[in-house]
Amino acid sequence: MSTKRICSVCEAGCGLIIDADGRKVVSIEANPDDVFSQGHVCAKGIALKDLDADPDRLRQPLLRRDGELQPVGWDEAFEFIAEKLGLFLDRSDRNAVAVYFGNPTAHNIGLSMGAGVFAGMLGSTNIYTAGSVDQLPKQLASALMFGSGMALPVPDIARTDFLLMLGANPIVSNGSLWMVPGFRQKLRDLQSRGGRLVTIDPRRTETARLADTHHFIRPGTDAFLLAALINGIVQAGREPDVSVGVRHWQELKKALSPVSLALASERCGVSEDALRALTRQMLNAESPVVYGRVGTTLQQHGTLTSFLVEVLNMLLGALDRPGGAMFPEQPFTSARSGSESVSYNRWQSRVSGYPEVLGQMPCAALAEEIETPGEGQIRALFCFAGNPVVSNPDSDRLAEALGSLELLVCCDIYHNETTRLADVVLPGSSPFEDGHYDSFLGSMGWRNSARYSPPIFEAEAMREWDMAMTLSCLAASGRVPSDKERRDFEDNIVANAATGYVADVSSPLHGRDIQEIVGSIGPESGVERLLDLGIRAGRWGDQFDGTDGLTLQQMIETPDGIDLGELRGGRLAEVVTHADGCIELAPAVIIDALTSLVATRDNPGLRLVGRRQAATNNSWLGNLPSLTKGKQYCQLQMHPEDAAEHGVAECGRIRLVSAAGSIEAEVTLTDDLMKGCVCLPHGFSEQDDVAQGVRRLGPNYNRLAAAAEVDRPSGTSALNGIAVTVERL
Ligand SMILES: Nc1nc2c(c(=O)[nH]1)N[C@H]1C(S)=C(S)[C@@H](COP(=O)(O)OP(=O)(O)OC[C@H]3O[C@@H](n4cnc5c(=O)[nH]c(N)nc54)[C@H](O)[C@@H]3O)O[C@H]1N2
Ligand SMILES: Nc1nc2c(c(=O)[nH]1)N[C@H]1C(S)=C(S)[C@@H](COP(=O)(O)OP(=O)(O)OC[C@H]3O[C@@H](n4cnc5c(=O)[nH]c(N)nc54)[C@H](O)[C@@H]3O)O[C@H]1N2
Ligand code: SF4
Ligand SMILES: [Mo]
Repeated sequence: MSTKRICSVCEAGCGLIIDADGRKVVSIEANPDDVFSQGHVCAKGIALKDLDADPDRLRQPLLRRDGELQPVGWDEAFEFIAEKLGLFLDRSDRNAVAVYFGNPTAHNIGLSMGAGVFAGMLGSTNIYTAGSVDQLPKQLASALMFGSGMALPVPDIARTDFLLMLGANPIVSNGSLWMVPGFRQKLRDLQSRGGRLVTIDPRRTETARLADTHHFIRPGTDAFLLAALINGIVQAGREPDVSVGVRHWQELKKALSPVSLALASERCGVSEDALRALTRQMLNAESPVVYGRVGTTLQQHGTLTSFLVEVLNMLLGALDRPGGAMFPEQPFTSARSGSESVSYNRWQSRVSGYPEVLGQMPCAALAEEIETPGEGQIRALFCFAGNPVVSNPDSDRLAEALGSLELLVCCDIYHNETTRLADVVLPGSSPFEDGHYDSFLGSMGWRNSARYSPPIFEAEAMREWDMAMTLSCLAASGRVPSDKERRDFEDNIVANAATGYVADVSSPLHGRDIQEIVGSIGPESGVERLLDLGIRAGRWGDQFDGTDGLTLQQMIETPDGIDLGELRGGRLAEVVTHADGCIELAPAVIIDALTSLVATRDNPGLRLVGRRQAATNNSWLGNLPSLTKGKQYCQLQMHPEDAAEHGVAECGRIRLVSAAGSIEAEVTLTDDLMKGCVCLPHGFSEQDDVAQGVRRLGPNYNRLAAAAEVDRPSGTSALNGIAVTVERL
């Protein structure tokens, strides 16, 4: 049996062809006919065959008894959770129960929507996501500027003639906040039509090697570089060039003016001549575009840097125009609630006073919020598809804090450094046992398309949507629901969602009959009901009125996907959700961030930055032999001159020391790294008692990250640019 489906591992969303014999996957290859990925695939997608068959993959709930996690049935696991959770709900201290959403929830629609419902039922303000060790600064910048944290433009790679890329390595990562499968080929096409790529990174990355120009940059100084480029473009007479109104441009211009070319060059380590040349190239390009990713968000000035990326796009006339930074569209649409005010700083964390950002608290606050007594102290945590002990800062302290909880429930497909501390582990399903639709990333595609994959196999365990519905019912009532109660609960969720569209004045379903809509939804159960509803209410949807618009069923019948065309410009009026329809250019947060940027002192000494590698995905997949093939993956890269200064030789072992801790690592020398920087991948750990057959043993990068080192506006951890010293062993 051969089935086509979308890979759910990373943001590229590649189309795969899965050959199976009964329940056994025999082979996986690229789907050349997929309208979106056009035949791209990487080793991780192919390795899903091993993941599916992996005996180490969790298939049964585990419950801690006599100090050890032991297999139990689902009923027993849920009963245990109900009993423990009931205690917290009785105490009516809702914030005592926290939720952590890991990265794969963004690629798992049942989990993202289901666990979202669960978090809503808890009513806790202690909601944490991997976003605050990733992209949250970019979302906050968009929220401040456009009014929505989901207004995230992507480069129109098919039409641009000049791409400036900061802190991203899509040749290895396959793109981020940008679904761009086959970046290598798209770059070739760009260059063969005379276009150029310029990269800015402390490391000459795999992407930088294919670029026309690469500049090394001192970690954390991109805001200086961007401010200098903006000032240069303003001096050339450019003004904001967009189809909607802008407010406070003069204020922003004034706040940027202290960043002279000389200051920027001194701080970021890019020569004044190079900055001038870059400014000229962008001014001369027909359709330039600027893009920044992890290196620009997971650093000290993440929000400001992300904000300035879009200011630059706007001045270049690139925002919302073909060849520039465009807002993709996806078939699924959420209903808009009446109040569209930016969700920021509505409450603060108890200990460090971090502001709420888009409904979240930052991971940097998690350990201290568990450790510190008083009302609102976190005593229980539900962790969905995450591994905070490895992915969050100050790992040792966080592990200790998590170990002290009265209740830790993890939902994962594997054992990891976090599940080993859990009281209950609920298994997720194999990716082939669940449906797939990119609801979060769908609006960041290089091209618009409609694709959905139904499950290939029956779930051995339980579909994560069903698990999350049971947990949600349980959080609502304090006890394990009967099958009927669970079904009624799910029906209610669907009816509420339909009510949302009917109440939304901007929805084509506005004012329609709710029962009629609910009765016409295609699938009979599961998260697919919400999906069908959102697709049919969307721009391409059939609007439940018998016309021939899009439905989930049509997507099921078109496994190669439906191409919805190139990105559409002129969308700002729709994208900007500030009440006056204007783009905000000088929010107080950004002006303050600029002031403190200019006041920062340059701190000499070694800086640690991260890198991603083709065969792993954050802290998982490292256990699949077909990917790792016994290679050494976790080496510290060092510049030969820095190594000589510290008396370190190739393959020598060193101790790396920061304000937060120390780790030991093996060194490899390369001048692909800027002098003054060292580079280590994340996702490894020294713990050899988890992930049976683990091949990702290595120093845990985040043991060096102090929790307090954050991008202050968003609370996002500054995991790049950590000040370190080196001791030879
Ligand atoms: N130093 C440093 N730290 C970093 C980063 C960095 O660049 N440098 N990057 C950061 C970034 S960008 C991110 S996104 C975070 C990630 O941080 P996390 O999301 O906390 O961690 P992951 O390592 O992605 O772990 C994901 C877990 O989900 C499980 N999983 C996979 N698929 C499924 C599924 O379908 N269902 C369930 N239930 N579980 C599943 C995996 O087995 C794994 O244990 O790490 C961040 N940490
Ligand atoms: N193979 C593989 N693919 C992945 C992942 C993975 O773990 N493995 N993870 C997935 C996830 S969750 C994400 S979020 C994406 C991330 O996707 P990308 O952002 O493309 O990936 P990174 O390789 O982390 O690129 C970050 C770059 O920023 C640079 N950098 C560090 N500090 C600075 C700085 O201050 N300024 C500048 N300009 N650059 C800096 C680093 O040297 C690095 O090259 O990748 C996804 N894809
Ligand atoms: S690039 Fe990402 S989506 Fe494509 S096959 Fe690899 S892991 Fe899967
Ligand atoms: Mo990420």
